[in-house]
Amino acid sequence: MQIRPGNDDLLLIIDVQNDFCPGGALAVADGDAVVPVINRLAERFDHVVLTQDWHPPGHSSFVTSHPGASPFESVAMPYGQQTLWPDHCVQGTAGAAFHPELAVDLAELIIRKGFRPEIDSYSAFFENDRRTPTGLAGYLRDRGLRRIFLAGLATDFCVHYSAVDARRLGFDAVLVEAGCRAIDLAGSLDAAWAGMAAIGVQRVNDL
Ligand code: VGL
Ligand code: ZN
Repeated sequence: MQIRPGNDDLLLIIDVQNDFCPGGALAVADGDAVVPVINRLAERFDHVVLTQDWHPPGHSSFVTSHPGASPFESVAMPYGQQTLWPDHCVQGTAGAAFHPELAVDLAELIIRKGFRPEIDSYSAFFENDRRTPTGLAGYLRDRGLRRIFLAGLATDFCVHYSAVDARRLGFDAVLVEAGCRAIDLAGSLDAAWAGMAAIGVQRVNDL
């Protein structure tokens, strides 16, 4: 498939932060490999938005907030099942900063998510209750942006949830695989691909 970004299109770059790159607290294998790909893509878009995972210390998704629990275990929260993660992307820390080579200056908006202590937020559009909005949908509608190209970290969590919610909200969504890397926890990547295909997320290797 050949897709050319138009001036109504948006590149949505998910969580390209130090903690998701090699050496970080929740490192995604080869996570930093997305940076040159994304920088090249971003040059070709008129509109670029970044998300930044941005948790307060002691966030409820952190394994250290659940005595006796193990990392990557799933627990019941009032809003549904939640995976417990190694503490990561704590507000103001080096781990929460964007990868130093990411072309941050090309972005017109940075959406921070996961800042409420009691709820996690994978998606750029909603918290993990899948109802509390971040405001991104309103921003995109006000600006007349309808087609969202997605890249970043991690394919099977924040990119996946953002792509599915984009479709739920009526946007077109195109995932650029070369600009993504996955965590792949107990089949999460296969499940993510199936879920995204079922709701009409398009998948391209590169642009
Ligand atoms: C993410 C787990 C926890 C992600 C963020 O960016 O995919 N995954 N927080
Ligand atoms: Zn997080």
